[in-house]
Amino acid sequence: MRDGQPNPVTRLADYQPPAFLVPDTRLDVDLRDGETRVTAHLKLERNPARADRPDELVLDGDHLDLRSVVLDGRELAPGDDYRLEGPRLIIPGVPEAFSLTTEVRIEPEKNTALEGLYRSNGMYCTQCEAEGFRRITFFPDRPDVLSRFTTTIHADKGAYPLLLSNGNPVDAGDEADGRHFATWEDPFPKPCYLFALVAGDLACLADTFTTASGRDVALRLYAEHRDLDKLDHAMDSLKRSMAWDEKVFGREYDLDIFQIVAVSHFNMGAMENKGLNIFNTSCVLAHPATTTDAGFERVESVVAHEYFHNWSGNRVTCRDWFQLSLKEGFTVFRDQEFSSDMNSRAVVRVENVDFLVNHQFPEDQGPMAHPVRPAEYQKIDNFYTLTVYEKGAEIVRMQSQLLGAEDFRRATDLYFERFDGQAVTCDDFVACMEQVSGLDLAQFKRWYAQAGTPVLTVEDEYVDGEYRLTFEQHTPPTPGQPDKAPLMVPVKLALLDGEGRALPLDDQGRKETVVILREARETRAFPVPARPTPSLLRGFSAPVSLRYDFDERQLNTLLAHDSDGFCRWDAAQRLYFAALARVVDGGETPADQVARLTPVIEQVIARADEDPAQAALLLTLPTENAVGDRHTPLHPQRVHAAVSGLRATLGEALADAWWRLAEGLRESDYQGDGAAMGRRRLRQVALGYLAAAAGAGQVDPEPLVAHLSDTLAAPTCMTEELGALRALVHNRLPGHDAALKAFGERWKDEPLVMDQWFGVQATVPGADTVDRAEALLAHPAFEWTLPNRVRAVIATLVNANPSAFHAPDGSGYRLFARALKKLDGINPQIAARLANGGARLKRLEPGLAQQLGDALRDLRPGASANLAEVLDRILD
Ligand code: 0A1
Ligand code: ZN
Repeated sequence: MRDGQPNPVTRLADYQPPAFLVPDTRLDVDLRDGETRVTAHLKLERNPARADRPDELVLDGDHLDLRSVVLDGRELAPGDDYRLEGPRLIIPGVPEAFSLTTEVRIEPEKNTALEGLYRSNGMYCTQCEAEGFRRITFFPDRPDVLSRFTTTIHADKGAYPLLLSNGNPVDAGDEADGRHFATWEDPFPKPCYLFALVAGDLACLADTFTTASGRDVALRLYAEHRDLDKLDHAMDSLKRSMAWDEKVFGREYDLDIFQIVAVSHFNMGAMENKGLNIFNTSCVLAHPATTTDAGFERVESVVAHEYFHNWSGNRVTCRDWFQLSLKEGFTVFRDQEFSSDMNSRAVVRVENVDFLVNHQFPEDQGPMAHPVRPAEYQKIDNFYTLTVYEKGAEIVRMQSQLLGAEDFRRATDLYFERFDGQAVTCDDFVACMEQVSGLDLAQFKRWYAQAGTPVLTVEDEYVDGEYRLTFEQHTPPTPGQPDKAPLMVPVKLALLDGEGRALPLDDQGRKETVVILREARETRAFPVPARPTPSLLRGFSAPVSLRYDFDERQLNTLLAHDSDGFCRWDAAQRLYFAALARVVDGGETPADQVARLTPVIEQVIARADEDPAQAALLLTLPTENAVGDRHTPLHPQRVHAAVSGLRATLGEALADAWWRLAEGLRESDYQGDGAAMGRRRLRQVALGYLAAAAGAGQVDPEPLVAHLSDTLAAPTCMTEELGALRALVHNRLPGHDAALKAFGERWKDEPLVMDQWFGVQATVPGADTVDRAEALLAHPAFEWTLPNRVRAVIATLVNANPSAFHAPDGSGYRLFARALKKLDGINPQIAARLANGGARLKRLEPGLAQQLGDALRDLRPGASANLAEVLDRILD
């Protein structure tokens, strides 16, 4: 708690190398209910890189009960020989090199913050990134102190037969009183944020992977016994990731064993601890009966992401937390490329762009906007953001495009070779790109330093056989950054003729080019026979907001003919946004849009067979948040009426076509391949339109209810089952309550399915869902200490149900504030992350803004440092 004091700020400009290095760390962890003891034997030495030679050793600690400190074999006396200053241990007058042994007691059983060592469903596990290791023992808890770890764990053998840590197992045996121990040795020096430990009684799925150089690696996936049948997809994803990283990036795995442990209580998705990844169950367990197709895709990409960190993050790590995107942006790029190679590249690209544009852009345009490499933070936990991850990945992607595939590979090889075993910066990464390619990326690096979404405005004219495109870039001010300099913006483009064919752009007949912008305003000319339709920002070649005044004919041309998947999708989105804008502020009705949209939609449906997943994306209306972000001030109820009204109206107008899709794509048996997933996705979109029309009373609900009830009675998989439930419940169709009840009963013992059950209810559109959410919070299966459950109810209500969250009477805001307060006392990271849901405050119409501001202001006194940082940004 901050006691009214402002949080201390950490600044990149103040970076100093560590005063002491820790070449060797031996940990002895004695796990006992209520009295866990951690003994750390550290070898320390002065860091020659620190010229000012501080003679005080400062070690980080948090929630530690210090029992003894022994330096070079001599027990130190508190007060005289060392002191505790706040959470830190300070030992003055230390020698050049010495050994230090500390013993602390900790209480994992009481740790609901889920940082450091904690318990989840009867097992012990850890989460040390970013600064959790200091809750286990005193240590220089910063990523640029790399140490060789040997870890011995002692525990009761009956309750915790499995004892795991990083590296390779080197010793194990029984001890007195039914206890046992295991020792693990990690030969690779690592920062303490990559430390992990697990003790529990878990089931194991084992396999092996033979690396390119012929070494056998043991693969072990652990979960609770009842979940053993849900590990196959993760294992398969892991093996494919290992092979892919060898092939595409030349990266081979380095230890004899790679392990993943599934835990129910986890703040994030997963964690790349060296050789011992720890995963949120939601990102590793998958079974067709309990997991949707989206869930399967998520498991594949998160398993890959964490595995890829073994090189991008672990072998080469970050010098300081400002460089977080060095590992995260690069690793997201790598996992996106992996998913693209495993699935349809065009579909994955649109999914990634959709996510960026609809989630990261709002972050970059709101009070939390920060550069990919932030200059300062209060709590680093608050900077595990979409900007650092997703925009960071786009920055790596632009570099890969600027260099081309071959040079990019040479540059990453150089990066891994040059910096192996080191903690480095984003500049070091870019320097490798420059060295290999000879490009000057000095201006490009502004992408790391400048916050905000650049707006790229394009104007065109056709004069004397020449088509001229004028590009103007402008990055709006963001908190602390009023003025921005022009960025280097690669704009991939093509020009389409009246029939939608790409025109040759130069003498060599190339039909696509990349214009690299460097100035605030630039013009390029292309000699083409007639005024074309520009296909701009192909593949979403830069993370900018593109403004070009497309007319409807041009959008129809792009949607019908463009070979670029992103541009087709973007054209569809622009048509929908335009229609919705005419309803939200133009005084038109959803019915007025039908004549313009139905031919377009019919055309997409007619070609749906070519790629059902892509068709599903093209047929999906923008979310209410996306529409709301284009209207100032924000009137969430108006936006809701427009989007839901348009969906119902299109559902009615095209009912026959939706029925044909829904019936034609209905499967009799489950198939798990990508093509089947694409078909299910399209079927769900069709059912969504029909259900909206039925819910609005615009078509007879009876046949649809019968169809959905059939599906629920004998679903082929969870995608189908949950899709049917959602269609009934969100549209309040006859029988929705009974269906919910039956689903809840059927899946009451499957926590991840119950998360979905809670989530479906929390996203029922309409202000009355706030009351429903209150009831869900009182449900016996709701747990405040279980982040997945908290997210299922509260985060989905706040972030994915605008018509409820922004209930006109302010009840959604009051629930939000109460939940934040309660969570902040349990798990400040989760509270702070959830608080971001208030970031649209300043965009709201005044009445709502006042109510949300009042609710949040009350939370400021006594908020944790995590929550305070977010609240201050939102409210100031
Ligand atoms: N490095 C992990 C994400 C992660 C970050 C922080 C955590 O606790 C605060 C946990 C996990 C990743 O990128 O997957
Ligand atoms: Zn990561």
